Amino acid sequence: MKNPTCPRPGAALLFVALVALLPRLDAAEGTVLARPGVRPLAADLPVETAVLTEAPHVPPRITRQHAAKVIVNLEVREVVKRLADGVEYTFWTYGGNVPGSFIRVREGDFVEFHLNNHPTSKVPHNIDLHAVTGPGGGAASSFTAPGHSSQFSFTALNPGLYVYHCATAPVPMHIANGMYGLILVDPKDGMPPVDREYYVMQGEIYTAGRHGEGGLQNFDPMKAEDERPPYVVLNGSVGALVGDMALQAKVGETVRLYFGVGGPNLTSSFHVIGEIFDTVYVEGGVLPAQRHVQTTMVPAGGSTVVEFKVEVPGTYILVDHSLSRAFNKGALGMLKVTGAGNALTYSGKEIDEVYIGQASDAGFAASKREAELMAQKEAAIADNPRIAGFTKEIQLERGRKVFLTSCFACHMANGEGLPAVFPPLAGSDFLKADKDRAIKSVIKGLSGPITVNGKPYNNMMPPHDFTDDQVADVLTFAMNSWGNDFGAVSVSDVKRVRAENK
Ligand code: HEC
Ligand SMILES: [Cu+2]
Repeated sequence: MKNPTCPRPGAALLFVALVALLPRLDAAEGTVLARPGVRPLAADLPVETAVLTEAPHVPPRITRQHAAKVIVNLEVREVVKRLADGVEYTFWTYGGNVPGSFIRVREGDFVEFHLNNHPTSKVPHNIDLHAVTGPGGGAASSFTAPGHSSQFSFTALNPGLYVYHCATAPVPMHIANGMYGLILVDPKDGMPPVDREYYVMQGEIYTAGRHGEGGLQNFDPMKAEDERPPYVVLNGSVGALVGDMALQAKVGETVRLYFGVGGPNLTSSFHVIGEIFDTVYVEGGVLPAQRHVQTTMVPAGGSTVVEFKVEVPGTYILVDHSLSRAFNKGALGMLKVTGAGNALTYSGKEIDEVYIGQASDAGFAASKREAELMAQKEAAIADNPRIAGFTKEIQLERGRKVFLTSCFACHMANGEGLPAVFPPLAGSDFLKADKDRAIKSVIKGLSGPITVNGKPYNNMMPPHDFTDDQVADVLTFAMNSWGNDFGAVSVSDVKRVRAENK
């Protein structure tokens, strides 16, 4: 037993001897460990168990000045979890969450890795850690059937921030189901201290249903092959870093983000709206290689470390700057900074930031309200079947979400449009006059000269690839917002108009 915390008699003596040995060991390991075929002196190393954390948390900084034998226990579990409001998915996880548990070791550490596949799992899994030097990054040695446990060991030869992922066939499916995470191999001298460290990962989810389609969704292999994900998310689900779950910091602090892309397919154009990365450790290496960066590219199966000092309070939005992914598919998170303002650094409004922040906040509030109403509805059904009132309110909240992702950019959040360019929906006589025409406009698009409230418009609205529910919800929302009281659109209305316009 070489664990220095071991209380047995003689352990203290052993510990002293060990510590005396350590500087030499440490000095030697750069050459000894890097030479192939030479075993690390694992038997002589103090033993510790790795602290694993769930995103967005990062294990504490490693302060020891010597190598250790680090035991990692990672459990694979297949779990049904929330993907978006009203949408569930069977995630395959390392540790119960997406992304998988964050693992932190130190350069030169000897890592004894245990992969445990929970007995309730349906399929075997393994792990390929990009931090491993060896065939498959550990994949072949860690192939583990449900209810089994595998062990393999490696020395963390190279410092840096590395992705790990499942490499069991079909690999893209295992990754798309959530089997990815990050392992940080701290350089020997450690990463410079900062005030806050967070863990964020991007990945795609290929659901059989379209974005927003409710219920338990299955994986769609064709969409994965075509790289057409209905969801692109940060930390495993839509809204995982939004509202109450936003990252936090205080004015004057330096924030470090360990950001990775599990993929399986898309490269992220990682950007924080309203911030500039003071330092980027490009591609997850250990050199602070670039300064003053707006957007950094992170490949699938790659990572980056970014640091920035927050100077001004407010909400900063983390996005994949391929922005349809952020605003239509879910790749959006928030960092909330509190503290005193600094008018010299920033005063007045920067339109984009406030606009987007409000829309996301409002969307999140709508999701929460919808969930609340759903709960109330369930409760009401339990002792009273009169639910008509709730049904409409729920439809309105759903419609609000669709509006905030797909319509507000042109028709504006207040429904007033833009003079001579985008017609108003608020108080629109055109919308009020003909429900079927409105349905057709959303489905098929609308172009050519029209008159709304006596004013001419001659522009183009693109068609929307929506489900029947989404069309009904968004139009019902528009017909009952901003003072409108134009009735409602039902799913059967939408079906009928679709059939008539085949
Ligand atoms: C890219 C900009 C754009 C987006 C996005 C957009 N629209 Fe439009 N919309 C227009 C334009 C432009 C017109 C007028 C077309 C014309 O001149 O013939 C219009 C017309 C309309 C009309 C009929 C005119 C009126 O004011 O009553 C309705 C209803 C409507 N849109 C609803 C929606 C809904 C609902 C959404 C979201 C699902 C949406 N639009 C998304 C640009 C857009
Ligand atoms: Cu797997």
